[in-house]
Amino acid sequence: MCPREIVVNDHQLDPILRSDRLPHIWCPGCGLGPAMACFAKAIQDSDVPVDKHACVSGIGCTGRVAGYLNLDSFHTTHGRAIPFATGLKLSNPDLSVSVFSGDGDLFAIGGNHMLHAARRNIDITVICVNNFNYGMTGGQLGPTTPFAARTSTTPYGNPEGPLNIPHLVAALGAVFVARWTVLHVRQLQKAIAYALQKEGFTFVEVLSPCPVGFGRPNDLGDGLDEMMFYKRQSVVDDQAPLESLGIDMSKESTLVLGNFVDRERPVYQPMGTDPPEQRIRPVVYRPADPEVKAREAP
Ligand SMILES: Cc1ncc(C[n+]2csc(CCOP(=O)(O)OP(=O)(O)O)c2C)c(N)n1
Ligand code: SF4
Ligand SMILES: [Mg+2]
Repeated sequence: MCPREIVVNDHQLDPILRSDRLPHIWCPGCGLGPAMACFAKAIQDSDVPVDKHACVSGIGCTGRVAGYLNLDSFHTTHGRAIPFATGLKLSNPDLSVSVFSGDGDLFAIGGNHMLHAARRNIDITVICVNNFNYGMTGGQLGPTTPFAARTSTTPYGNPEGPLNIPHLVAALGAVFVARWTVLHVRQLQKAIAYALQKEGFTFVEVLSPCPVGFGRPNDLGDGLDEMMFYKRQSVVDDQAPLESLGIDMSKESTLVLGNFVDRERPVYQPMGTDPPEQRIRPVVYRPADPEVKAREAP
């Protein structure tokens, strides 16, 4: 053996990864590895024991994360991670429940669930990996694809404007909203750790390279080139106006990062802790004919 070669038998994340599922399916240069590592580290460092964490993913390259984590983790159907996580949390409030999924899963097919979970202030953490496209299915246009960007379904440029995710999620009522990139691993890990321990609907957007689906068609190069782009073009500004957080990804554009929202709102509670039969109020059917007595539901 070369004297300078170091053999690493153990890695600090080993206990939290299902090593029998590795190697992972992700392409070289994909940002999902560092994104998952930040999440795994935040879980390891949290005050809640690992067996009290549950992670739910939808479908997509990002959705694979649930399968690689050695937690109670669930790889659910496309767009349905949030309702699944909501049920899990409401039926077992002692669990720390997080959703880890992609921009398409959470904001296209799953957009409706995002809307109502944030509005209700369900006590879950949502981590959205935004790689600006549907990576898994061949690089199609999604709701975060920047205007004029090329994808496999918009080879002449995207004619639609993208969602400004932090602005939207803040308007829906999330109590913590952050955005970091997979280059900013310390800040990302801290933001996830903070989101996990804060009560209410907490949200972290993670900008991440998808060199296959988005980077190359848009002349951003491979994964490392996109990381250099993040390094060059990022500005950290927690106080930035939310409406200014749109992303364009053109060469000279700025990516504004930070922990933008941190506030308190009442957390969603199911109605009381009484037995179900005592919680149901009788429904009164009002008859059209006032002579006929109103009757109570059985
Ligand atoms: C009901 C349904 N519609 C469509 C699909 C196909 N599909 C699988 S993953 C995906 C998009 C995933 O995009 P995103 O959430 O951004 O994840 P990424 O692969 O980019 O990480 C789609 C449309 C599906 N699996 N189920
Ligand atoms: S297609 Fe994109 S998101 Fe999916 S594994 Fe490859 S680089 Fe990552
Ligand atoms: Mg995506």
